Amino acid sequence: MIYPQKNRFRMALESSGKWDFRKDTLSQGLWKGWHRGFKKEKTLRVPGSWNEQSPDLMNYLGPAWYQKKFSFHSTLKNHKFFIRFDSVNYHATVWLNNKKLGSHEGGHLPFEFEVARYLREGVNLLVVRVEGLLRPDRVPPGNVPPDPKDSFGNQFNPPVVYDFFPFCGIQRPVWLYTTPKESIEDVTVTTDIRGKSGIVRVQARANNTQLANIRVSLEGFGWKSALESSLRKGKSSDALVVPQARLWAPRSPHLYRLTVELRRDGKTLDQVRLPVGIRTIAVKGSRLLLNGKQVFLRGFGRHEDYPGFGRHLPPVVLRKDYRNMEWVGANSFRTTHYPYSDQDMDLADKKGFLVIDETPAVGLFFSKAGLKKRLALCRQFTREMIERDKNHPSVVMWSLANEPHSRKPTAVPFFKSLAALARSLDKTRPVTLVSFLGSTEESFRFLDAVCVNRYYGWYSEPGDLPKAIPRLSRDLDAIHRKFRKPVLVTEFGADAIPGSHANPPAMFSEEYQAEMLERYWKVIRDKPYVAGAHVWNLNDFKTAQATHRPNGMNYKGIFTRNRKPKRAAFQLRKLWGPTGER
Ligand code: BDP
Repeated sequence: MIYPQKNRFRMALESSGKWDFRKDTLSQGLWKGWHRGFKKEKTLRVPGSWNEQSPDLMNYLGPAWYQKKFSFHSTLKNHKFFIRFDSVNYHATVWLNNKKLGSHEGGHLPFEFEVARYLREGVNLLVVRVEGLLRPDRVPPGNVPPDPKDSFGNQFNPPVVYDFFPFCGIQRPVWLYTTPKESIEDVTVTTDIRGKSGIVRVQARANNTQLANIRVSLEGFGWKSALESSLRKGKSSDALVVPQARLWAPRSPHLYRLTVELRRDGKTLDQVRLPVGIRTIAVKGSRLLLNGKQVFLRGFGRHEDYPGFGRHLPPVVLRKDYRNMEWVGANSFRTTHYPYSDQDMDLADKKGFLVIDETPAVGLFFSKAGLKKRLALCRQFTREMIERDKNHPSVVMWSLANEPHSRKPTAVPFFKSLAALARSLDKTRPVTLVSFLGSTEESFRFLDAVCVNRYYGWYSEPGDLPKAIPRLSRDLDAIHRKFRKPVLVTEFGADAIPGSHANPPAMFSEEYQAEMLERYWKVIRDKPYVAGAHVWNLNDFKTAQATHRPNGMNYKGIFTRNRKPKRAAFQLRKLWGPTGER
């Protein structure tokens, strides 16, 4: 699926702004025919979750209905029309002019429908039914029956089994876009390095191409014509060779612009462009190699979370987050705990961030009930994520899950299935998952890197860094001894309530958070097999309500929810930033 583009052959309209909204508390909309249009209760903004837009919606998880009228006049003949949703959480059903287009399960990943036959000249009505009810057979799961052996179950209201608010709604842009009837449907780019040359392999898929050719060209240096080549339907082009290639890397994220054209009889029928970063990523022994050189991932776990918008980062805030990450001196993040917006991934490419791209599989459990469905959903999401993000040079690893409760033997075949799927879709990137278990996470045997979250000095050894820090050190060594693979500490951190201070440093103070991060960092950088570390979290973020979450907030951000720096931000900048380690 190619992101909507505007050019001579393609048109794209985004439908941000006001949408009609109505709660459907009794779930009567379907039989009352709201898909034909309904009387609105209020007007909400799209994109953005509904929860923080009105007090009565905060804890409401659906069902609810959105509708939008739009006028359409087109002189375009021989075009296909699509309506695309970048993300609707969690389950969406869509109608256009009273015709059902289809449904999609799962937030954070795009879906689209071809709509030419249903579009009308003049006024059109787009209706979406959304619900985000928490159920054990969903991914992520909710309303999970407590498991006394696993200290697992619902501690939150709403009853999630993960530590962030279950925001609902149309959370990312909605598009009406066109392609020509005969069009490029998909492009896959992989890159390699031979000596000083870059190799760019392009595979393209187009429909109705029996008599057509696809040609590709790479701009940005003076060899364009020499690089043009044809490829037949679905087959690889001859690899493009870029002499003296400028490689993509964190401090020099050079992007070449690739143009792909569908041609027939000397005429161009369709064109798409995408940025290409020439780089390689590989695991060798216990090291992670970017462009053949050892690399260390230094950064954050994050959340798409902002006051009022819920699970949506408005463009200004997204850019601010990148500036803050750069200011601190980070070069990496993980898309905790779901794939981030296309705009976020584009910025990571441009600004040179190394991304661990993670599916929405957080809080997975492996009891029999609902397991088949959860596996099917995880496979769907793994596929959708890789298909969406495969061309981003910033993505250097796929993460299949965060903190699965994988002590049950059924976890191993579950992750074997997902790892095989990921590897069949992308042979170029390492595949991992993120665990709280460490040495007992059996799936690390067949995964490429070992990612662990560690909270010594917080959930264990509370307030006692002299005990916590040696334990961290011993634990990391034991994990590495067992798996002999690169180890990444994908989460570590402490809550700090903004403005709370203590001498000597104590839990929840800004001083304790800053000291803990610094002490962890010293241990981590001392271990040659540790290939990366991500502080939890870049910003404070909203959670469901729980005894251990004052104000329904997780305060482990080094910036507040409004993006103000805490003491730890300055501390990390000293360790990572312009004057510190690079
Ligand atoms: C980790 C989870 C993360 C939580 C964090 C915490 O992966 O989602 O927010 O703990 O408790 O276990 O702060």
